[in-house]
Amino acid sequence: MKVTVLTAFPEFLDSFLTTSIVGRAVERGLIDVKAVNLRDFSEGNYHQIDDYSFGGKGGMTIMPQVLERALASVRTNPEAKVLFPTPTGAVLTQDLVESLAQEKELIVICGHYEGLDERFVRECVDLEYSIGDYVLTGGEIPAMTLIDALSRLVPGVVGKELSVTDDSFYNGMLDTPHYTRPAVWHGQEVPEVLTSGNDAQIEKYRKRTAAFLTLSRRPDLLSRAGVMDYLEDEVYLGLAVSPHEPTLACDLAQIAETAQAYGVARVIAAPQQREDFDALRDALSECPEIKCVPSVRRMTEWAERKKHAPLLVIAAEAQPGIPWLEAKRRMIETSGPVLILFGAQPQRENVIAMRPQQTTGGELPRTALVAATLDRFFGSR
Ligand code: 6GU
Repeated sequence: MKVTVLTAFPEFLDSFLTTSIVGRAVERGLIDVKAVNLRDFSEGNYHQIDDYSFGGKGGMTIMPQVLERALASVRTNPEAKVLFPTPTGAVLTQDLVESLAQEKELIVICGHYEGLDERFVRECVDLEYSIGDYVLTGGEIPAMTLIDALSRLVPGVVGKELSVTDDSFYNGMLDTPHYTRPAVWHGQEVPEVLTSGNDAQIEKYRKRTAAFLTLSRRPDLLSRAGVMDYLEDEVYLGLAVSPHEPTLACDLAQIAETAQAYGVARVIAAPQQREDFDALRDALSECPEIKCVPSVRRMTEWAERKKHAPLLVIAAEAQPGIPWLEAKRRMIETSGPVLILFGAQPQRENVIAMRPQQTTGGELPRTALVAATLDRFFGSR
């Protein structure tokens, strides 16, 4: 990947491009980053690159013809994406970084003072981005921010000991806290499990602390996070159905496949009417992956007995009910298995009534409703 930064202060990037992980990546040729001086494309004897803003209060704006010359000079690829860091841009997220990492060439044009002439922005800039809701004096730090985030996605830049899959925002979750020696500092001990040597328990602890940290600090991230790996226990999908529906076996086979794709541990079906149990078993004789029980009550009993832990039931088609995002939070908080139930709303403890998906043109078919629901909980981004 090639990144060119057009700036009036190229020396601003010197130590960034020669130090630490980014410096090593540049040195090894894993990324090609250059800072080019906008003043090399200035106007007249005074080497002017900016001028007073029309209608402004004395602020300066970089002139479009300077920018045009600079851009023409550094662009080697007509496909290169031109970026302008500005507080009025779209917020730079890990998603946006990942999408920019697909590009072969980026050109980042740093404004100072009041920015770039808007006509140039309109004509030549592909993306305006901001690094957060505060105002900086120029685009150099946002340019370095982007390059830093991009570089660590380039294979080989970050060693495998710093696995990208453990990072914040992977799966849409924050990272877990980290500890090192000494094991006791100022009377504070390192969480015991981390020194236990039990890899499975350590992984579980890290996932759970990441989930709780995200829940408390950045609940806004949860809507896009895939939470399956972050739960305390297994997830089951329950369906209360009528065996007289002609497409039942086919629907349920599809649902079982969908559930498996999202990591659901087991799909369980029960008849809406208890006397239909035999008919349901017959209908599902070709679907051994679906567990068949006589009633919703037996379904919840089975899940509880299997895990010996309190079961959280999410009744997915309840009216009235809480929004799905609230149910997702409760799912993370619970300390036992979860049953997501369609077609019934049992009267028992620990049942969350969840509103169905809002649609504008009528109801979703059951297979689609299940897929959409599972995706909101277990699909990431
Ligand atoms: Cl991209 N530029 C400037 N000047 N200030 C900012 C910013 C960018 N993002 C947040 N504040």
